[in-house]
Amino acid sequence: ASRYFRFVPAESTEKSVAPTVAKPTSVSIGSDRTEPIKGFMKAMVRSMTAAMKIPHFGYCDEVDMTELVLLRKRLKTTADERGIKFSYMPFMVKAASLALNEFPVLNASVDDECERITYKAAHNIGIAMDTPVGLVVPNVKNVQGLSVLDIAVELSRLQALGAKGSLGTKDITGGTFTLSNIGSIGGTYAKPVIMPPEVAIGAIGRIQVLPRFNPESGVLEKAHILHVSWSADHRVIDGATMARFSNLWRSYLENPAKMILDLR
Ligand code: CAO
Repeated sequence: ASRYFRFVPAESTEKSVAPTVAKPTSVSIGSDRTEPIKGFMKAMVRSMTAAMKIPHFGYCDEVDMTELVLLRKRLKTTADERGIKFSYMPFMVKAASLALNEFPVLNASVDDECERITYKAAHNIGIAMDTPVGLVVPNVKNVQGLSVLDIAVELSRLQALGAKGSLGTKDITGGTFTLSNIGSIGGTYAKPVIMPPEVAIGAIGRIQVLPRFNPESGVLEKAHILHVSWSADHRVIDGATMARFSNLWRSYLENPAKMILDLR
């Protein structure tokens, strides 16, 4: 007997049928529509075109939000009693301001030629907002002097105005640093684009429940993990500065009690 086998196709029980050619059926596809770019989209064209002249570099990390998830749950009842919507954003904004105290170069702006850098006194933290009229970035002014609850109140005011498309010029100008919480919609990582003349921006992903080893006990536990993606202007910010800032920001969120120590 031959050592080699020949593949013999199983006998078909069906009669061979000649392949039929699919005939396109006529469906109405409507017609193309061209319209002028205006309003917030036009503003986005301007700022993003300017942004792409900036040499961006990215830095990503993960943050264990487990303690903050518990803390927010506890504080939310108090906030609800005061009629204040209390999401994670106010903590993230306050943590950014506390970290900016140590890294003022990230709360700076540069001129068009990048010949001068201005260290901004105020922490006016921009928050990318998805509104019915598109992306708008209002900012919470003077975060350095606000409590977490103050930030929640101001954020709710900006969100309510954003939803009505009636944010004022003052609300959307003068930002010094930006956070974009795309995780409220979905996603894990992003590649945020700097809002000129600012020099840094952070994009926040969705908080996910994931298995992680407890660093002390080594036991596998359920953790609430968030990923952050920073972009910075590499002409004036180096990677080590961004990493140290991110470490500090992360430490406030992972250990919210530390935030209380550094509040003024
Ligand atoms: N992971 C998991 N849950 C999140 C979350 C995240 N990263 N961010 C928000 N949530 C939760 C909130 O806690 C809230 O839940 P509760 O009802 O239990 O409190 C719910 O999602 C809705 O939050 P929200 O969106 O109303 O409020 P917020 O303060 O978290 O975020 C804002 C406000 C303005 C940042 C957000 O509404 C938004 O517009 N995000 C999109 C930003 C965007 O488009 N970025 C892209 C810019 S580049 O084009």
